Parts: sequence; structure tokens; C-alpha cells
Amino acid sequence: MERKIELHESHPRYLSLLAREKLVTGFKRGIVASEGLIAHGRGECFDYLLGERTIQSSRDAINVASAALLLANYPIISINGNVTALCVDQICRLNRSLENSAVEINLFYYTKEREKLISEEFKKYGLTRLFGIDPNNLESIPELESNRRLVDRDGISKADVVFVPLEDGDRTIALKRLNKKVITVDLNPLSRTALTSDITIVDNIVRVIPQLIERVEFHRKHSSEADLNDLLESFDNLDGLKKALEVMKSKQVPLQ
Ligand code: PTJ
Repeated sequence: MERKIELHESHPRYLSLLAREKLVTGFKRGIVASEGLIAHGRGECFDYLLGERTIQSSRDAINVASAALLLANYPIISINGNVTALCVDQICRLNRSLENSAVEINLFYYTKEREKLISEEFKKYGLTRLFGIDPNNLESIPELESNRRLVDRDGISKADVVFVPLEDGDRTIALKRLNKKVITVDLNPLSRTALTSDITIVDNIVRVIPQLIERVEFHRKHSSEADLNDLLESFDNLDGLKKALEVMKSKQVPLQ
């Protein structure tokens, strides 16, 4: 029997429950892999320790990420099942506001069926061109064995900056070896992806993308190329990861 629960905005963890609902619905529709639910649970644990909010070091990383995306010649946004279920609309908005970017699908738990459902979902939100789905246009990243070894010749292969939220460590390392500047969103500051990327945003993707769009729009209007380069040059990714860990470690048991 179909279960129906009502979520009330007054619930203290409303947004977290909403994200769960989106993932479970995405799973039932075939968009999210079953393993995607487990990955989300791991993320939730770190998010709980962050206080389910954007901390200052992550706000700084979002700001720098917007600069890197604006400076890029050809930025690619790489998407998977979880990202689709949680924020397909926002990813399409980000892509529109960047103007010179494109979106590419890369599934870790690849099936043709999921690829089709995800690509239809993006089309519903107005995306006309999705890379990564034409088998004739795919090429292998050397030394990478997983399903994510394939990249699109006209997408990631040509990109100078790749935005890979919720990414697997091996692929991030492989993208770095291809000399791509890698931006990620990962709630786990200790993951290999977090440690390897050039810019790691330790925050929940549902909070990140709207802030990233806001920053892109702000800098496009108010910042020069030199301002953006200064932002990039002064950024220290490991320092941001350490600060996120400090916030997580400082969580206290509330005293009665
Ligand atoms: O759709 P597919 O087949 O491409 O699979 C997607 C998943 C996410 C299942 C796959 O890429 C995977 O297994 O990823 P990992 O290696 O578990 O890494 C996901 C990382 O994202 C983990 O470090 C999680 O803590 C983190 N994470 C999970 N949910 C969120 C998150 N980070 C930010 N926001 C979230 N909502």
C-alpha cells in the first residue's frame, strides 16, 4: 500500500525530511540508485554535525567556486542520480546563469534505464543539451576502472573546470590527472574527493546551489577578472576542510 506522510514546515528538521522524501521518491521513480540512499544517510550524519547550516568556511568556498566557474572557458556540471533527485531545477538554473557551461551525466551505478530517466528529468526543466549519453561520443579516462571512466568528448574532455558534486574519489583523482580544476560539494570533509579537489564545499548540496547562483550573479555584475583571480589565488582548500572538521568536533551535548 502506498504510504503518504505529511511534512510540516514547523518541524525542526523539515528541510532534512524534505530531502529524504525527494530521494525516496527519486528512488521509486528509478532515478536514484539504492546505494544513493545509503550515500545520503552518510551525508546526513555530517550535516547533523554541521548543524544543518552553511558554515563560514563553506560560504567562502562557495564564493571562490563561483569565481572559478566565471573564469572558466568551458565549465561542465557533472550530475548523478542523487543530484537530480535533490536539485534538478537549481542545477538547470545554475547552468543558465553561467552562460558558457554545459551539463554532463556520469553514473557510478550505471544503467541505461536510469540514464534515460535522468536525462528526461533534466529535459523537463528546460535543459536542451545533456552530454554523456551518446555512446559514440564517449572516451575513457586512463587508469580508471569504474563505470565513471567514460567522459564525453564535447563535455568533460574539453572542459577546463569541472563541477562534480557528490563524486567518487577515484574519478576526482582521475579528473585532476587530466589537469582539470575540480570543484566539489561533499559533506564529508575527510573523503578522498574532498581532499583531492581544488575547491571543496563542505555543505549540503540543497543549500549550496542557490548560494552559488547568487554568487555567480553577484560577481558577474560587480567583480573584475582581477578580483576573481585574487579570490582564487588566496583560497586554501585544506584550511577550509580543517575548519569544517573543527565545527563538527565542537558540537556539544546540551546541558540541562
Ligand atoms: O547516481 P549514481 O549512480 O552516480 O550514484 C551516486 C552516489 C552518490 C550514490 C555515488 O556517487 C556514491 O556512492 O558516492 P559516494 O562515494 O558515497 O560519495 C558521496 C559523498 O557525498 C559522500 O561523502 C557523502 O557524505 C556526500 N553526500 C551525500 N549526500 C550529500 C552529500 N554531500 C552533500 N550534499 C548531500 N546531500
